Amino acid sequence: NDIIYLKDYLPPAFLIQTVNLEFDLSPHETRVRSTITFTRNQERNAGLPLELHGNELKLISVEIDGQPLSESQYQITAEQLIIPDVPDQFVLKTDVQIDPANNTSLEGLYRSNTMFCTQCEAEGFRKITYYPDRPDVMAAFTTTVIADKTEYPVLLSNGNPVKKGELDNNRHFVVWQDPFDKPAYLFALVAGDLQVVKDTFTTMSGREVALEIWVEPENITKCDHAMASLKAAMKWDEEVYGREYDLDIYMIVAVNDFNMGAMENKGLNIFNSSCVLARPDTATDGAFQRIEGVVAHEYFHNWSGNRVTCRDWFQLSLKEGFTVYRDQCFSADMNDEAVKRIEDVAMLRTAQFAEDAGPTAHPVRPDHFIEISNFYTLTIYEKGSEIVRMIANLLGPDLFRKGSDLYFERHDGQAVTVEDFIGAMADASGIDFSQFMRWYSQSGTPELTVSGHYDAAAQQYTLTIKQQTPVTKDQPEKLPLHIPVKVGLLNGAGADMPLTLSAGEASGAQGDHDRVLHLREAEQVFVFENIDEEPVPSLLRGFSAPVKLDFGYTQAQLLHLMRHDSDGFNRWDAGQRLAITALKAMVTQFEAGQIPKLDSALTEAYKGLFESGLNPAILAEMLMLPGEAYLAEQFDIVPVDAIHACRNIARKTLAETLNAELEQTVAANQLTGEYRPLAEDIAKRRLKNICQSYLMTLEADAVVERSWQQFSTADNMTDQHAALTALVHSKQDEKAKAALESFEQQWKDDALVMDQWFQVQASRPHPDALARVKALMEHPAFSLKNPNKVRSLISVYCNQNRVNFHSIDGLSYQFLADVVLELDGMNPQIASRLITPLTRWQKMDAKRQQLMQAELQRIAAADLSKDLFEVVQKALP
Ligand code: B3K
Ligand code: ZN
Repeated sequence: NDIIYLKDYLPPAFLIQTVNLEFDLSPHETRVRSTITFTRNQERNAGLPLELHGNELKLISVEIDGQPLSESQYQITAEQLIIPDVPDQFVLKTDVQIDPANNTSLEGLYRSNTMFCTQCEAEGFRKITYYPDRPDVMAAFTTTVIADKTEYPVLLSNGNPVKKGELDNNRHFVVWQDPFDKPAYLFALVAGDLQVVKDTFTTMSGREVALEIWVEPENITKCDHAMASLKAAMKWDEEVYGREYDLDIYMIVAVNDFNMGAMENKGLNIFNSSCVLARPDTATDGAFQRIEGVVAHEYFHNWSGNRVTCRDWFQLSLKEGFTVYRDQCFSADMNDEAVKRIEDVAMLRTAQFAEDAGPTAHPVRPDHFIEISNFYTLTIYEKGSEIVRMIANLLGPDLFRKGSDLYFERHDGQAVTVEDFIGAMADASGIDFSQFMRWYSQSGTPELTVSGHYDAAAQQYTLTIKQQTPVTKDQPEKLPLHIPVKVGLLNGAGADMPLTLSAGEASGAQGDHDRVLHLREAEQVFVFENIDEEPVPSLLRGFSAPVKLDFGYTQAQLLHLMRHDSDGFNRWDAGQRLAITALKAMVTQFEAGQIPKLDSALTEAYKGLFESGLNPAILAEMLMLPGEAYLAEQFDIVPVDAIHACRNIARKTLAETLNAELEQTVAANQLTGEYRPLAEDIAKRRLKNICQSYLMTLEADAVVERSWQQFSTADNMTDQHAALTALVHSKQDEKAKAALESFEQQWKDDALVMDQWFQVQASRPHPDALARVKALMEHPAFSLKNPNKVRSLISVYCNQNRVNFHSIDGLSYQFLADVVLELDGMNPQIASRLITPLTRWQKMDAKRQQLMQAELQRIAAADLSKDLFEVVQKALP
């Protein structure tokens, strides 16, 4: 398994003018005929051979300029077609046969139910035909799709349909032309018996764009929300980034078997059905919001990814980090900005920080890989987005827009690098990004240690900030980063004090209530003047940088911030810090054999929340204790059982003490009237369901009955699902069983709803969980071949049912290893993702470490895909 290095990058030896593809579709014997015009790239040496990528292709014929080649004129390896002797300009024709029906990797051309579809990013096009499958080779594609008319009445590809007609044997064809040069990873094809929902969008220059969502017939009632989201995203990108859509048609297709969320193919997005289909009775509020975000994300790629693409796959975050930042801002504008930030940061700190501390840690721009599919990670996407957010905050909105305009204008139609993006931002603003570039090359989560000193006589407040990035497995040395630390100082009344800085660099005007400190050194001092009382510092407002921060706050200071901070994110974060301190104290008691008791200060603080006039969205967030996974992050060695037990006790204590407030909030947030997936209603449902789930910890008859009533009478999936979860996760075994059976009866024909049914059971924190997961793998609705099912049952069990997954008998480790080994032969991408929890043994106790390592060794001994090999090698001790 070869390692590919960024430092070895060379421009392509040949460039392409045009590509003509003809697909003659059949499940096992699809023929792909390509006609490609090549020209030698002047940037490279004359005389280089033509080297094309190709995997699992059966070559039928190959010719150059009309002359068939004999076998002595080319070489075929497992991954390449090499033609040593070619002119400077020529037309290559190849004819290959492929077997989509046996393609279980869901990469290249494959079958999902009765349809054909494609997934080419990153390197899937080489499973379709011989081609220079790299993003810096861009070309205009014309694609002819031929198939049986009855089975595949709908034939789609990128661009515009330019010709269609009938052929012999009940076959028909459509020719699609994409006028925009694109890399092969943006190619797409779909064929099937599909129905469509149509709409239109008029762009800012007055062009009408046809919008089409194509689905299997039974899903035609589930497209409205995705369509509304698409139109909102198109409008937002015009208003916020000045970006107009370019083709006359924009299509989305929903498929059931898909490795990721969705794919931004030019003019023809292909979506995992879970990220596009929604109806109030089948999809939760969370699903509605996810669909809004993913539809927007793929649409935004049309500029940040397609019009301007990546030179090579090391630059992946150039398009993904930027596009995640864009979709996060869009969702913030459509919903509640502070809540969106809280959700995104909670995910980053729980999962990306863990990745950055684990054996697969890598920089946002990695410098080597074996299998690029392993690098579609939280680090590339979420930390990549945080980097763009830091740039946006350093520049301010106007200069950031100037920078993004310059980037799109300069590089339209090009395949570029992170330096080109930063170059545009630097040129637009005059800011020096040289130290900042380390964010792209250095892995690991920086840790800030901050201390404050008040000098009453001098009326000065001094913040001393130290930064240090712990060594990661991939990089022994770390350098100081340029970190924007947004701060405010609260006075005793809770108001922001005007800030005048006399030492240290900052942006924002003197006298403002917020300043962004520029931390560049390992240790740096910032002095504020005219401070007439000892302040409480509000640090890292809005989570201005993806770092860990330690200030040594007292409980009183945290309570002050929780009540008064003008920064919504930091109010929430102060509550989280308080809760972590309280829960850690309980863990200590638990481990000393005492009965853990929740600090009454936390209960009082939570009580105060109900009286604070917070809007329901923020109140709901603030009432949630940190999750078990985030709590685990607070320990060097994770006390997995203690965390679970103590968090449950804390929830019970809160339910007992705040019973009246919780009851009253449930009553006050019952919605009547038609379901609407609007932020305002979502917040009320969420608040009500969170309060009800606290109350369910006490298992009082009336409360259980209320969950049962909600389960049986809900007209929307959010409420039905919340009640189902409350019942299944309670100790009410009879009711749980009845609810699961009724839910299954009601929804057995709806694959996406059945995913939720699997998830609820996989996350059930009962001791029989593993046995149940194994039994559910035999359920007719389960299939190891379908990634949504694998994620719903197996990933959810291994990642969210921590207390069972880490059961000291090691049986769940063994179970995961068995599944991963079986899956690796079918779908390596899913196998290598699924194994993640086993790679995190460093944070477990000695006994569990040993059990987890033994399973990794067992996997390593097998014959593995590149994907799984790379991850397991990194994870082995
Ligand atoms: N660009 C795709 C990811 C494809 C991953 C393939 N292994 C989805 C997205 O980020 O929009
Ligand atoms: Zn993306």
